[in-house]
Amino acid sequence: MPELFNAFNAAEYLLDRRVTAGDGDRVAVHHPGGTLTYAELAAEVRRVAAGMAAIGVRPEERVLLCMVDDVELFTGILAAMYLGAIAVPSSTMLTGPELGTLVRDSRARVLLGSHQFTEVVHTAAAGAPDLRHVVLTGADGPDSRVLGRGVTGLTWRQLLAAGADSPVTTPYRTWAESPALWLYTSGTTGTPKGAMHRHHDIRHVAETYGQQVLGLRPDDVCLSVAKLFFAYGIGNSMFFPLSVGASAVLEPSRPNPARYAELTRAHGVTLFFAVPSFWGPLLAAGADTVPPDAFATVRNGVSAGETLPARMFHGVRERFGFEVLDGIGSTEALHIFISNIPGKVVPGSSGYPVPGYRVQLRHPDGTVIETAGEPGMLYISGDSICTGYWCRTDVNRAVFHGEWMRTGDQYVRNDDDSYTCLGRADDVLKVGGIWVSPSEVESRLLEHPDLAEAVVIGVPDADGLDKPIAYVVPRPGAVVDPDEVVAFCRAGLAAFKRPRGVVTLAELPKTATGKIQRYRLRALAGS
Ligand code: 3SK
Repeated sequence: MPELFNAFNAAEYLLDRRVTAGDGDRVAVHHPGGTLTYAELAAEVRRVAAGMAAIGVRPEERVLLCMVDDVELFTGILAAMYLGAIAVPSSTMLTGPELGTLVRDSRARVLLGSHQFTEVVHTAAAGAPDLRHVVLTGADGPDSRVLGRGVTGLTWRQLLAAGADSPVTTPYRTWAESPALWLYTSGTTGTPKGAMHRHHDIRHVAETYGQQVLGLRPDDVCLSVAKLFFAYGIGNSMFFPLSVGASAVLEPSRPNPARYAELTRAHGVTLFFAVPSFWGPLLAAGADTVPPDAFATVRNGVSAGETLPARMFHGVRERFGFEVLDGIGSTEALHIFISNIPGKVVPGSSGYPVPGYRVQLRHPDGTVIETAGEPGMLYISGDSICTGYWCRTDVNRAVFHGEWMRTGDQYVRNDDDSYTCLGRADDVLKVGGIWVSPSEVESRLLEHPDLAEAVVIGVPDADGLDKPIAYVVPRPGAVVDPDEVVAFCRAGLAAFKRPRGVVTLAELPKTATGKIQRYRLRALAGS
């Protein structure tokens, strides 16, 4: 039978298969209210699925979730997939109108929200023609006076009660090819695009990066600073641990070093997933906030989102005793496709292609670069790449080329076959005819003891020639002397790479996912 008709349901793979494999009594999830074993989690997912089915959710319909990391979001995502519907977890940092755009674009039938986001959810629900039900956690539920006509409001408890008389006992017979999960990405420029993932993609990331790079095993305990609504977070906290019978720690609050150190110690976390903008404050925190042994159980850290500066890799290893594996992934690829390997880290690089993925660097004319040291556009191929963006033909044609996907990142292959990020394709600068990587200059700036964050962009001079300008955020209490910072760069980098100006800011403009919005800095610079 052709692959198209291979029955496969990712929620069944992550849950029922584990229970059948004898993991029913193992802890699947630590959450603020306690723990859930695999058997309890599977039962809870079926309860939520029954509620969704009772209110009319059909296979392939979208269920949008704007929720904090807790049991409701975890079970809501799995329940939608169990039913053959499509889970669409959305950022919890959106405004009401921004969330409304996703509700309309996805044509979601059901919107599930945490009570903390009641106002945002109310605003988003208004004027969404395909929406039929809004469900909120907490005691009050949605205010029916503000929901549109034909939209019913329910509490989470009412959702569960709705399905009580018609239990769901088996997963919908989805195929590996069936849609399972949409993740919206806005990139650094604006309009959100829904990257569509199949049930198969979830198994692929779990069995490649999760099991072959991280070596996930049943005794692992995973804690992720990136929340479940990110591709990075859902892999870290759901796909990887559940695929092997390990456990995940869910934490609803915004990440801060003290809380995450406490959680790590309390649950004996073995894999700690974060982003550079967390590793920096973690290293800056004093021993009173983050005790030296707080991360004693961690066997590896993982970093993604942006290049991990080498000084952070060394800082974490020296202070906490574990290696952070930096890698690059994308929402479109669902998870990390180039990564450092335990015991074989090249600090400052993204590492090596993950098994199950192929990597090419290409010249602007599309020809493939074979030589190490020559920068080029990164293309990737692998079986977790999304089937495309929902209803975005023009972008799809620009980004997806047969099996290959243009990532938009400029990379170089090093002599040892590791790959180093040079920045976004359109961020790499040519200064005096020579390529300058903003991330290389940024890494140097971040070695400066007074700087907490730094970004370098090209700002045209009077002749229209790009010059690197650094935008920096000082560490608390520090005063930045621009000339001294330039001299510091000169001392550690080829002179042509030094910033020609240093601008101090209280904070850098960032997207909801924490990526720096260089275009806003360019606007600020008037370029
Ligand atoms: O930003 C990344 O590197 C990343 C990693 C894993 C999954 C998703 C993303 C965007």
